[in-house]
Amino acid sequence: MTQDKFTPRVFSGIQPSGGLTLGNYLGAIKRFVDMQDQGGFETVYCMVDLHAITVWQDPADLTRNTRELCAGFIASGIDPEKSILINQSQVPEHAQLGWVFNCVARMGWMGRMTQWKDKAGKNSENASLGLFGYPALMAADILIYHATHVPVGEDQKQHLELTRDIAAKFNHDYKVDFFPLTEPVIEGAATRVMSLRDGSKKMSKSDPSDMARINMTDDADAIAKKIRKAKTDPDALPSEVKGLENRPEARNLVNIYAALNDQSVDAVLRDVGGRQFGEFKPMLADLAVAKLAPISSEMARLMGHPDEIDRILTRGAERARAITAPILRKTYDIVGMVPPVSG
Ligand code: AQP
Repeated sequence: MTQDKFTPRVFSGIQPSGGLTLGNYLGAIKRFVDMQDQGGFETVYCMVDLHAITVWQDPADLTRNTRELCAGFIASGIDPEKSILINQSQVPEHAQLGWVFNCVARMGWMGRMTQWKDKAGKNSENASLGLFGYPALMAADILIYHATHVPVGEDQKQHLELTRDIAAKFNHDYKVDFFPLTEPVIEGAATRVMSLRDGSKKMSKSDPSDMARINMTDDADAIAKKIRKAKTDPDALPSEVKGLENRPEARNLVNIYAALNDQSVDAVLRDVGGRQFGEFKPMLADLAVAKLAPISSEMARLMGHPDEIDRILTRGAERARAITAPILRKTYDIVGMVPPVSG
């Protein structure tokens, strides 16, 4: 497989399944902006609404959350001229390639996905078929662009490995060198932002406790209160990373500080080592408010112009389809599907 024959292209997505969290921002969106701005890649960022409906979504909430997510991308620094910004359902080739991949992926592979096990839980008989097939559609989202790199949080690592397995099996079964083996990009201090109430659980949009997460739309008072009440231990902060071992809540707050301030964890600990949480939490709250307040006020402004957001998504879909339609047609040709004739 020659990876260098593929255009360097980044794809990543977020589900409009609720309000954006600090976890989504630090683990994903902030790094989407970095990859857009560093140059050397085409960048495609997606609101994966088809994935969101694998669990129940109120239709009006889904519409609002999709626009709010688009506003969050733009307010965080995604430029719709530099990057292609889309919602998944407007680019039908995602679902069409997803079907082909449903026929490539194996039931056993899907059944081993930890996200499936976590989300379906003990009630898997009642989970949707879409939730089970989620990783095959995710592979299609990525490979319909021949994307070479996917920035994600650590929780998505297993799905990215499965994407490579699907690409490799397709290439092998059809004796082609057609889909790239995409590289996950899991980097930085905040690849796994944890709940503020429980350092062993991921910060998540769907956590029943609002105190467990910082929402990108929280105001300064809410951010400060949530950080003040965040679970910690009674010890002072260490001066070295080793001192954070077995202190998940302390490690989480230091990681958040480092990621927000674009510093390494070592550098943060050099500054704050020896301080008590009573001193560190207000520092973190001030930093979080300074970084997040401009984003949330810009999101609110953009949400006042839904028509503008819809135009950006429509234009994004047109640009996306210039890439996805030929890749889908070529896929169908490889599989042996008779093409339409013109005239
Ligand atoms: N806590 C997190 N830390 C770091 N990265 C995170 N991501 C999500 N939570 C964290 C990253 O955000 C991207 C989009 O995730 P998603 O919304 O599509 O799905 P998710 O991972 O299931 O996010 P949530 O918030 O937990 O949503 P719900 O509650 O609806 O399931 C991914 O790159 C993910 O790694």
